[in-house]
Amino acid sequence: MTDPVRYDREGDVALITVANPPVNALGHAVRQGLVAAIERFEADDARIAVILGEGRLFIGGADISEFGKPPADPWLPDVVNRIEAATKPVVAAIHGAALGGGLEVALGCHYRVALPGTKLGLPEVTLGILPGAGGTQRTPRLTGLPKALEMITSGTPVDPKTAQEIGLIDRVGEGDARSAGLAYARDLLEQGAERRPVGALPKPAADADAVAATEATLQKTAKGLVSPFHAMKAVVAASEMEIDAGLAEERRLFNELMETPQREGLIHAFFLERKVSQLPEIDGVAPRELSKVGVIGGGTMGAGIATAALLAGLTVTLIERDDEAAAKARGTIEKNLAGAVKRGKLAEAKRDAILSDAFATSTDYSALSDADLAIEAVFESMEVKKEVFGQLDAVMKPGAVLATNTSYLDIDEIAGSTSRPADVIGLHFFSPAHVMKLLEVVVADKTANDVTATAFALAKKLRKIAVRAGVCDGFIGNRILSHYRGAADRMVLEGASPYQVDSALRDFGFAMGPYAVADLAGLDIGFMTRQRKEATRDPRDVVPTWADELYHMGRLGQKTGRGYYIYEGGARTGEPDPEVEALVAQAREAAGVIPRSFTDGEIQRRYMAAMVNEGARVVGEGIAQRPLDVDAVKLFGYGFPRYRGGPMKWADMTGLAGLLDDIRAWEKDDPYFWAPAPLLEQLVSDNTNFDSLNGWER
Ligand code: 3H9
Repeated sequence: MTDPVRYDREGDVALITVANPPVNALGHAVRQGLVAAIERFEADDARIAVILGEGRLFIGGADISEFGKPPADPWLPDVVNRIEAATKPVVAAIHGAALGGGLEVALGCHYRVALPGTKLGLPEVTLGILPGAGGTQRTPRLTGLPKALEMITSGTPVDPKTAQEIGLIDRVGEGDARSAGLAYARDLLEQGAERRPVGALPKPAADADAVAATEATLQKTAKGLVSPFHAMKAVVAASEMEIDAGLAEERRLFNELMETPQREGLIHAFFLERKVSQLPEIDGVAPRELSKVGVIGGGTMGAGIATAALLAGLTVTLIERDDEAAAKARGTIEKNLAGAVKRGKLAEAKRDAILSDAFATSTDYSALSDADLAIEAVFESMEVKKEVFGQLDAVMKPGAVLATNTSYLDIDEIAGSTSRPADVIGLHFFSPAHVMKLLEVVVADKTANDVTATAFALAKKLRKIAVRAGVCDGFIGNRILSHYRGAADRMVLEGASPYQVDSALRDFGFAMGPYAVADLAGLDIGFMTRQRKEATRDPRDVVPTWADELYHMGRLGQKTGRGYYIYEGGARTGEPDPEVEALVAQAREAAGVIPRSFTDGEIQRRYMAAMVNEGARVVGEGIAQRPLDVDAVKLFGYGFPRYRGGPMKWADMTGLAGLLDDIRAWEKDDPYFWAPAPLLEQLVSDNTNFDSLNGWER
């Protein structure tokens, strides 16, 4: 292994280079190397040192994969203190990114120069921790309390210009990190500049208003999270204590956070977000060319997909059946893009260019003859889909990818109806497609690996999280959803009110409960799904007859002002409705059920157990390749609380054996619904967990 920290000389200047690809994380060897380099610098005749990073960035932070393992000396806080205590001046020359511990190393230096385009931030709260190597004490000494509170409790990075304005860095440099660092070091030598330890600066002024404002913001933005509130306390400590006591308080709060399940969940989410696109079948496989996209169908979904593609810089031709429908689709896309302009995501001039140069509609499939990829988003009927794929098969060039956005139809059957099944794949977007992060990539039996690779490349361009799924009704996400919705309906039938179910699940961390979600999606969706499944439904299954009744009453949810809830005057959150309770009571009576009460904890446990049990089946059957794929689908498409890591991670943290015991107990009353998944039984009998199947190398 090459040395992760190099020491070189350039005249009077010592260059200390961190070279630990891919992100120069501050693992054990780097920490040791930094201390050794500072000692060497003190011992030789260099007059000033520059710390810089090799490769794309300065330093991406502490090595997150070491968290949870026994700590190894020297600790990062000691390394930063050691840099600060160096007997001669030390400069940080920052490019690309200085994040977390990376910025803390820079704050340990006496001077800081950053290149334009660099991200400077303390994102620890997004990992469930806080800056633990002096960041909460040194940052406010440079920026004052309000700015430090903002940066540290939100985790949002700043650019070099802002960083200079707020006092976080001294200079915005030019060229590369080495030349910018050398230039600054030489200027400092010329000026006779001395060491300037941030820790020796006076403590920042207390600011009760800024603290109250931060707390009020966090109550809204960080509900349920522990780390931003702890981070706030640590920053406030900087204004109350001298540096050593402040650092000790930071450490105390940091250690508390290291012990929380939120930290474990958030770090799991961080790693799975990267791992989810790493699949053996596409490893080293080049994706096909991808610049011209066709979208068939300009309804909400098709227009959303077209918008996402346009925002990613792709050229889009949208096919509709007539001019009127095409004009309507264009209108929807214009509206979507206007939203992006309003949110500051898109410049007006760029929007105009997209609409005039990159987007076209047509009623003729031959307009797709030179498209690299076509995605159909037409009515969910096998007959209609086959008709569309017949047209695509006839006009598209050889090697083009033919994709369907179906949410449950058999993609093998669709592929089999074309002359090129290897080019066919499922791209299951979630509505609104230009907003939602998740893309299920449904790989059919005959899909070629480079088509799968192209789908993942598309997701990257669209800045979406792609998850590989196999073919089955509902793929990963909707299949598991229908199961835990089933658990919720069973609890309602047995005595829980839909409102209690929603509220218990909000308390668990979901943004909305299942019945509020149903109202948002429209109760017609659930009704149609039940109709579709009726022919194959097992007689032991529970049908929420009250939901069918709501549908027949025209109470379709938010769009009609009434569903499970009443939405007065277009409100987006509704009020509970006694009529719904009455309908449910009738359904209980008809089914001969004597209602009982549920605790919120019981509701959460059953709902989660159903999710995990079906998740285990989905993994066991190979529909999802790894538990982390299930976690990713639920996190990025179904509002699962990120700080819990995903359902399979939650199950591991909760304990699989206890979960299986509960499922077996419930199985006695309802053997059909609560049959344990074979994979869950296997893992419990092997005394292992879902994470063991994720194939992490860390
Ligand atoms: C911290 O610093 C705590 C301290 O305050 C106190 C300590 C006492 N560690 O994202 P990419 C891996 S907490 C280990 O695709 P990009 C990543 O998993 C840390 N591994 O690259 C991936 O691996 P693989 C605070 C890490 O160019 C590979 O590197 N810092 C770390 O798109 C490439 O990553 C943060 O929260 C890490 N710190 O983006 C910053 N970072 O190839 C976290 C990355 O096997 N990192 N990896 O899948 C980032 O935000 C981005 O990685 C970064 C580069 C912007 C740096």
